[in-house]
Amino acid sequence: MINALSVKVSKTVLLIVGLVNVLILIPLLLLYKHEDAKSLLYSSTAFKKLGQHLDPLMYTSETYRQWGWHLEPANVKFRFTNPMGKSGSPEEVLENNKAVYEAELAKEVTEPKDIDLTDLRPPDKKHIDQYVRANATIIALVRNQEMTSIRRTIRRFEKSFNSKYRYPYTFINDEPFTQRFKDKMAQTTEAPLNFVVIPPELWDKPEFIDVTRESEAMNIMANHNIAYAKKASYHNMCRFYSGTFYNVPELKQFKYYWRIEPNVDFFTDVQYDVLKYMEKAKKVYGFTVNLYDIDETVATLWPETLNFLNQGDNYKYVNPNGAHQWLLENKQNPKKNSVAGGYSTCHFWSNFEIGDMDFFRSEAYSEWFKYLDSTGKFYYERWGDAPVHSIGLALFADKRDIHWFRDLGYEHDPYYNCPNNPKTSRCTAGKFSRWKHLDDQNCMANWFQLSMSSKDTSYFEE
Ligand SMILES: Nc1nc2c(ncn2[C@@H]2O[C@H](COP(=O)(O)OP(=O)(O)OP(=O)(O)O)[C@@H](O)[C@H]2O)c(=O)[nH]1
Ligand SMILES: *[C@@H]1O[C@H](CO)[C@@H](O)[C@H](O)[C@H]1NC(C)=O
Ligand SMILES: [Mg+2]
Repeated sequence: MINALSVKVSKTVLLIVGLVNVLILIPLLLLYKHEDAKSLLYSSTAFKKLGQHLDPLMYTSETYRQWGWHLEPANVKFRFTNPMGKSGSPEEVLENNKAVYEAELAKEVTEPKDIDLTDLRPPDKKHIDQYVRANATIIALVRNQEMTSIRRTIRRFEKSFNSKYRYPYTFINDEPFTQRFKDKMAQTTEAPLNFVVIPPELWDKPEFIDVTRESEAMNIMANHNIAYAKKASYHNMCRFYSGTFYNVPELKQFKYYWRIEPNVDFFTDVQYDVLKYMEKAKKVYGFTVNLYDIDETVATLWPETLNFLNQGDNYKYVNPNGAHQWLLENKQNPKKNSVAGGYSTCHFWSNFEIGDMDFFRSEAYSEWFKYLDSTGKFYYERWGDAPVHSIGLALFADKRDIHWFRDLGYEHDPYYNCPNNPKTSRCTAGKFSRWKHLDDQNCMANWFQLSMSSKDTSYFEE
């Protein structure tokens, strides 16, 4: 039993130990250059004891306090700094963020203003064959039985954009496309078409996956009503788009891709070459919609990512100007953040994406993907390609190179990006979802406030 005296004694002892440590450690701090002193402090047990009584942040690097990242070997950490000072209940934060979203989407936009678009205007129809395109292809991973719904997409996409530029399509499938499918596509567009069968090693479930563990995990997720939890091909699809599509031999000749899906809609009559915009403005990635994920499907994606970053010298891959705070946000939906181990689950909705495949082919992204793949959790959980792309981009790319195509009206049921843009029709400006109750899935305000410059200079004059 601890009596009052021993509590008093131990408090005094702690105080003395603490004081001595401070007296010894502070001069030491002056002897070492800042970085070394910091790691010294960090590893000492004395610090750990002191840390319980003093603000531990005083002893960590300035970057951690100010920007929420700390990068050194085997000691990579992040924290949400809440730069907007959001407070109140999640419901209040949500209301506030909805207002931010509505105000942002109410602004009239036309097209990006950060680069000169003169050379990006649609060529004369007669000279379309001489038009110098960006190094890019439209990609559609699709099944033969989705012929009608992908045609619907292509008709809309051609009208909005591609009939003006004729970028080639690359249709991708884990099975051979039927002649009927190929003929139908040829009837739908005048653009060049390429039909590709995915090499099995880029699509199939890796052999090391423990099928018992996989089926147990699938059952649990299915019982929790997680869509496609038990669909093996869906897991393959997510893994393929996360980390192997850019290595399909027929895609290696290209740098940029614009991904399309069956049954999506495009509402804007685009008057500039969006793919050339990516190239000229040196963007790495473009998106239209931000939303939260089903937290359970990515429960350990962020913790595993931290494991990776803490191995060897992998810390060096982190871009100090990444969109970290957007990944870490925890005010609007703290429950998701907590289930996902510190990741908000907010992501770029990848059914629309325009990206630079060389980013995904980079050492940083591919080493990270290799690690993720080795955990087997594309199968033991249901990691989606959208959160995987999003975390990779937010960590390894400069946030200024990630572009919100706010001017492009887009829908993949049930979500929209619908700008207040004179060239946009058939959608309601500012509407996020077909269903009002899904408005809480919108995390776009976090992108505006945590990752986008306050004046989005790509659309508004400074
Ligand atoms: N070839 C092929 N394509 C697939 C397979 N599974 C999914 N896809 C494609 O991968 C993309 C994403 O799949 P979707 O079924 O649309 O998944 P989702 O967008 O999460 O779900 P939905 O809300 O149902 O659209 C689409 O372009 C599909 O056509 C598959 O097993 N084989
Ligand atoms: C297009 O990009 C790919 C990938 O970076 C590259 O290998 C290829 O040489 C490029 N093609 C042209 C014509 O520049
Ligand atoms: Mg889809």
